[in-house]
Amino acid sequence: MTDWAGLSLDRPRIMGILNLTPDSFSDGGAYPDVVTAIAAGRAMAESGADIVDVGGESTRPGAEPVSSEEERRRVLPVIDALARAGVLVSIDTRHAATMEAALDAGAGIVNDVSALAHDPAAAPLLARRDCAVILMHMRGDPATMQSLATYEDVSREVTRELAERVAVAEQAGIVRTRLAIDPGFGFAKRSAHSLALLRGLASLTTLRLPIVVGVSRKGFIGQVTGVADPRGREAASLAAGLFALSQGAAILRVHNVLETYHALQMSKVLMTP
Ligand code: HH2
Repeated sequence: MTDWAGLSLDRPRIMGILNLTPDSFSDGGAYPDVVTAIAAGRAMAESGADIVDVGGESTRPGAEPVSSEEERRRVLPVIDALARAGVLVSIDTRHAATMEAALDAGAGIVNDVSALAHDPAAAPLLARRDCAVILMHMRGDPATMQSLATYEDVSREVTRELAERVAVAEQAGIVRTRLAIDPGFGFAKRSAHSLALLRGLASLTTLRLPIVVGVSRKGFIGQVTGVADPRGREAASLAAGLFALSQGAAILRVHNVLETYHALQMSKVLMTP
């Protein structure tokens, strides 16, 4: 596996989640001011996060959309401080104006849950900039996506639909070596779809791009374990994440960086005689 976003992908990488939102499904309001948020991002990097994914808009089913202005107000001071401290930052946004401002503030990765479908200005912008780009699978938008969760073979359909988004990105002028893909657990997927997608994750390796996986605390994990509080889903999230790595994932997007880092240390020692 080659480098992506300046990271060698010869070992699994951790992306820590820093949601600067009042309404995210598991950590909404956790970082109420800029100072707390910057400290949390730095702590994630010190605990083993290779990337800190900063988001200013919740995309949970039915979440209120946020304007790009408000989103930028939430994320920019934090991105600027983390980038200055040498942290590799990704910006989790669907808005081209936020992408551009975040890249100017020092972000190295754009993580778009709409795979560049939401904002027509996103693809041409990213063609001009030299950043890495994560294309995540979703259908519709957070308001409509759960009504579009019908699949005959979820792994095959998600792989095909992601291949289409990769083609759109390449046609716009974003070179393939900058791209990573993500099957979008919980986005236009019911729990059974997310489980089938995780079991069949290896199907995505046919696209020969780094695979990002975000299963941390998601609803399907609550469904399996019967744990309603997302913060109580850590152990099962870790099990799902390690399974994803065994099926070809390169990067885990997680809330709990330190325990993920410890699990990867343990796996590495066991797998390297
Ligand atoms: N999941 C969420 C948001 N962004 N990006 C990628 N690449 N993959 C994901 O699975 C993914 C994502 C949703 O989780 P979270 O950020 O924890 O919650 P919310 O959308 O409520 O802020």
